[in-house]
This record gives sequence, C-alpha cells and structure tokens, in this order.
Amino acid sequence: MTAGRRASIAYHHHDFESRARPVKVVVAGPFAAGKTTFIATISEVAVLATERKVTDHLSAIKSTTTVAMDFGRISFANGASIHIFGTPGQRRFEDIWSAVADGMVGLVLLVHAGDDRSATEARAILETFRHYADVPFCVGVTHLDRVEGGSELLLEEVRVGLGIGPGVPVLACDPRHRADVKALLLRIFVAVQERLQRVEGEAKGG
Ligand SMILES: Nc1nc2c(ncn2[C@@H]2O[C@H](COP(=O)(O)OP(=O)(O)O)[C@@H](O)[C@H]2O)c(=O)[nH]1
Ligand SMILES: [Mg+2]
Repeated sequence: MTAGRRASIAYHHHDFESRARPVKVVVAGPFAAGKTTFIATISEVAVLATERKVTDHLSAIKSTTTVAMDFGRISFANGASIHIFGTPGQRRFEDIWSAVADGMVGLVLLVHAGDDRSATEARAILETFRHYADVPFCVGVTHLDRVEGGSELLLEEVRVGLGIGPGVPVLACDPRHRADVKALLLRIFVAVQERLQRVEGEAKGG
C-alpha cells in the first residue's frame, strides 16, 4: 500500500515539474457547504456544473444541487495549471466520488458551520476520500457569517468533530470571497510541495 502511494506521488511530481499536465485538486464536502461557489469564485473558466432541482426534504435548504460535478481551472504564466473538481455532496452520488478522486494530489474539505449534520457528514466524506488516496488536505469552514459565537471556537469544534490533528489546516472560508479560496488552495500547494520534497528525499535515500 505504502509503495503504491509513493509511486503515485512520484508520478504526480513529474507532472508538477514538466508543467505538461495539470495538477488535480478535489473540493469535497456535504450538501450546501459551498463547493460550487468555491470553484466558481476561483476558476478562470465557466464552472461546468450540472444543477438539478432538489426534490427531497433538502429542498428547504437549496432548490438545486450539483448532479455530476463542478470543474474549474486556474493557469499560471509558467504553463502550470490546476484543475479543481467538486463533488456532489449527497450520499447517493458516492459512486461518482472515486472517479473524481482518481489522480488527485490534494483535497479541500468544506464544512458548513451552521449545520450540525454537515460536520458528521463531512467526517464520513473525509474518511472515504482519505481511503481513495493519502494526499494532503485542508479544511474550510463555511457559513461562519451566519452563526453565533466565536469563529476560533467553531474551527476547533470542527477539528475535533473531524478527528484531525493539529497538523491539518482548518481555516475560516467564505467561498464567495476570492481571498479565502486562495488561502485554502495555497495551504494545499504548500502541503503538496512539502510532501513531494519528502518523497524525493526518501527516493534519494536521505
Ligand atoms: N452567507 C454565506 N453563504 C454561503 C457561504 N458559503 C456558501 N454560501 C451560499 O450557500 C449556498 C450553497 O452553496 P453551494 O456552493 O451551492 O454549495 P454546494 O452544495 O457545496 O455546491 C449558495 O447560495 C452560496 O452562495 C458562506 O460562507 N456564507
Ligand atoms: Mg454544488
């Protein structure tokens, strides 16, 4: 298992260096956490989301949901690019998740601060994606502007609720704000770079 994961990371390192292929990041999280908004805020191309009317009890929260996936792209002057894929939050789309996760180098998990079910759901989603690939991830806590209480405390609650250690960034994120989205993506890239350097060091026998 470990060897397989290393091989996969080394493969992506090649992509990173050659600039030939985009780096893939996945945005996961429960229903209404802000995934589609996150990608729309940062992407330079129109978000290819397939929205469909919500017909079940969740329609009180939102009238449409993402059926297939969201896709966004960011490119840089040196030719590098990031492809961002969002996942449908509802559990009945779980079979799409593994396809979306294929080849990802980093994961952003969004959690809705004002929705208790969101935290429980987010933990299950995180476990599922961590099982697909052991890539660096960070957590964005959304909808903080709509909840009472100090955001530092809420961020800590989310960390405990997800069962993650102090090494994983948990940041406040309003997906409608570009600076917040950039801050989370930057954390992912720092973590991915650190991971690559470590893997490279190990490969050299260091
Ligand atoms: N007030 C507020 N609204 C947000 C925030 N994040 C997302 N939203 C809104 O919540 C709704 C659901 O977001 P969406 O991106 O569709 O969620 P998705 O189901 O995860 O794709 C949209 O109307 C967003 O504009 C936030 O931090 N604060
Ligand atoms: Mg969506």
